Amino acid sequence: AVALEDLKFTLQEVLDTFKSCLSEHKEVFLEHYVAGWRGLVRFMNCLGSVFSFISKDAVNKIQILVNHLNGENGAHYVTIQSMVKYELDSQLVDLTKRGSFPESGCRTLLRLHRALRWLELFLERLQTSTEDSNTSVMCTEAYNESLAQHHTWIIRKAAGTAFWALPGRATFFDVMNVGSPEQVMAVLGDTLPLISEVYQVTEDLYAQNNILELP
Ligand code: 1PW
Repeated sequence: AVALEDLKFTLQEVLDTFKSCLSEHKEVFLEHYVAGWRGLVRFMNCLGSVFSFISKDAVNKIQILVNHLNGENGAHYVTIQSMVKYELDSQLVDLTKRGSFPESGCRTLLRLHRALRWLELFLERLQTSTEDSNTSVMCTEAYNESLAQHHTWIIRKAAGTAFWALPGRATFFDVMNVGSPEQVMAVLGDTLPLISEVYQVTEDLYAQNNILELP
C-alpha cells in the first residue's frame, strides 16, 4: 500500500533531488533533474486546478526526457552534457526552425530550464517576503522577468490569469510542508543556491553550444 506521506509534497524532497543533480565535475544528471521537476509539478498541483494547465506542459516535457532516458540511446542521456554533445554531434536538433526533431532532448530541456529561472526568482521573492506580501504579485513579477519573454501573448494571458488565483503566502508555506514559516525560510535558504547552481551550469552549457534559442 502507498502511504499517505508518499503522496504528500515536501519542499525538502525537492531540495534533496536538486542536491543530487550535480556530479563532482559539475555535470547535471538528467534522472535527478527530472525527479526534481516531478516534485515541482506535485507542488503546483497542490496550489489548485488553475495551475494544472501550467503543470500539464511540464509533465509532457518531463515525459519526453524520460522516454529519451529509457530509450535505446539512453546511455547518451545520463547527463545534460552528454545529451547535448550526442544530439548535436548526431544532428538530432532543429537549430533554426522547427522541423524533424520537435522532441529533441535539447529543445525540451531548454523549456524546463527557462521555467526553472522563473521558479528561482519566485522563491527568492518568497524568501525575502513578509506576512503581507502578495504571492500573485511575486509570481507575476518573477514571470515577467524570465519566462514571459519566451511566451506568446495567449500563454502570457493564461498564465497571468492563473497567477491571480494563487493561494496566499500562509497557504503556500503550509503546502510546502516543512513546518513553521521560520523552517520554510531555512529550507528555502538551503534550496535556492542549489537550484541556482544547476540553472547556471545548464545556462553556461547552452551558451557555449549556442543553443539558447532553439525553436
Ligand atoms: C509556483 C511554481 C512555479 C513553477 C513554474 C514552472 C512551470 C512552468 C510552465 C509554464 C507553462 C505554460 C504553458 C505552456 C507553454 C509552452 O508553450 C512553453 N512551455 C514552457 C515550459 O515554457 C513552451 O513550450 P513549447 O510550446 O515550445 O513546446
